[in-house]
Amino acid sequence: MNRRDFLKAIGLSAAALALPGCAGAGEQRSKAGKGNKRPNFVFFLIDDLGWTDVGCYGSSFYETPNINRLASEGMRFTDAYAACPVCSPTRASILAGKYPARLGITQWIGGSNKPTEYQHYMALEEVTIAEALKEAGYATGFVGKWHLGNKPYYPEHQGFDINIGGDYSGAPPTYFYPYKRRNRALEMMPPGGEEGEYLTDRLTDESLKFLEANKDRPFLLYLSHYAVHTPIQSKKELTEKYKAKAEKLPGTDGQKFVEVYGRYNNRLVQDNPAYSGMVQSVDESVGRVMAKLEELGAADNTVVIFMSDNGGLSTVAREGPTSNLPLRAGKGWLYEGGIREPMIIKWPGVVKKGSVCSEPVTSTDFYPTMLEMAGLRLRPKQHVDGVSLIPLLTGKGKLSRAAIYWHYPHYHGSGNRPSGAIRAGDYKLIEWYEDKSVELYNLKTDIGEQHDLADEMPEKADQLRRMLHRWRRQMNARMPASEPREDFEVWQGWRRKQQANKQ
Ligand SMILES: [Ca+2]
Repeated sequence: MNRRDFLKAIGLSAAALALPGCAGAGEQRSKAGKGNKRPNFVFFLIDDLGWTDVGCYGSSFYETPNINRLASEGMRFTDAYAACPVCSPTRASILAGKYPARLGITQWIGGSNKPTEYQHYMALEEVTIAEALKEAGYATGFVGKWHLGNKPYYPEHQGFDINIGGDYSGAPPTYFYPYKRRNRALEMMPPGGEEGEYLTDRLTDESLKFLEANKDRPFLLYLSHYAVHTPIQSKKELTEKYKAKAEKLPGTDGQKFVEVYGRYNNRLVQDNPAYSGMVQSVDESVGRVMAKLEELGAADNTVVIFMSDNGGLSTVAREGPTSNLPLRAGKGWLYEGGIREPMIIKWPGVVKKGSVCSEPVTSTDFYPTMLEMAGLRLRPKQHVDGVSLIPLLTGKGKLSRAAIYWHYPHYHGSGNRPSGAIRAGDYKLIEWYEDKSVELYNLKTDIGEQHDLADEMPEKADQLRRMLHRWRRQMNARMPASEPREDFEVWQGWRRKQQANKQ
């Protein structure tokens, strides 16, 4: 079965997934927009969750009834992006409203400084969205993964009243209590817990406590799950459930992967039992938080945001746990599989239920959007790279932004090489920093980025390349300092080794 036939067989196509405009947006502002009471915010940030890892984004294997329901009560964005294909930079972009290139955080913290130096923390000078809301009287709770620097830069120093589980690391030692392995433990976990306890459930329990404790004042709950990042571990009963489900999947003629570059692939189908269980636990978390908001009578005055920090993990030296098809590649790459995200915003009384928006948006946009939702003054110097999404959410207009940009001057274990990208309208250009070559795609007709138009449309490619270069100068973006070729050789050597091992 070739790729096109396969996509057809599972019913996924660009046309089916990308709907024009913001269909159905624009309920009249009612209770949430009027009155004196500021809206609460619940921000779900999922780690490494891919664009098609959710039912309402096309997954037919993972089960996400609660996230699907959230989408049916809010607006689902088809073309939402993370500002970077790895963790820390996107996390910083959300909290600071700035591009990772401007912040100098271009790599996951703890990763290699070669060939490009980067900042290993989010500076305290940044006035985060949490600080802005806290100043306005919000209770601010951080629960889960931080990954934005060492102790002096923890959430409690960046505007959050409490920090549960957020530390330097980008992954838990294990998802099971007591969250310790070898010499490493998850810092900042409060006492308590019992044998068999699962991290996603525990973080949800802690979140519910925060909601209970702060129900009488405006609050921001930033629930930043470690899931579904490695280690790929789920509760035994869920792994068993999906193992049985995977066995019932139709065969794929022995083909397991769709090739990207040689051995770097997307799995042909989503079928990893433990990963599926992790997704289900995240979905249950969303369901439990929504139920608690209802129980507390806060649901009608709470904005719920759902987002992921980079694409699904699909291309690694060994099998990746998920598939981002029909998108190309995954975490670590600037192809759509690495940066396009499931994103949902529920804003009761304002956003029309079940609406869908295909305008390109990115993770720097939350900051000004949330300030405006809260009726607070904008801070344009802080969220300088964000655009308020209010016109889309209210259905009253479009954004006037010319383009969205990426800068990832690093190698990644997925096989990615230092690169940058720009999306303007339907077109996207990727530039490879080693040899300055470019690839151009029309995402409207080619969501899988299979047909490079750079030679067919040289003027378009030149125009986007010039915009990308101008933007990099504006950002004062760091470019590879060491001779890139050197790292490329390292990478090539590693790749050759992998191939030799395979034979
Ligand atoms: Ca991540």
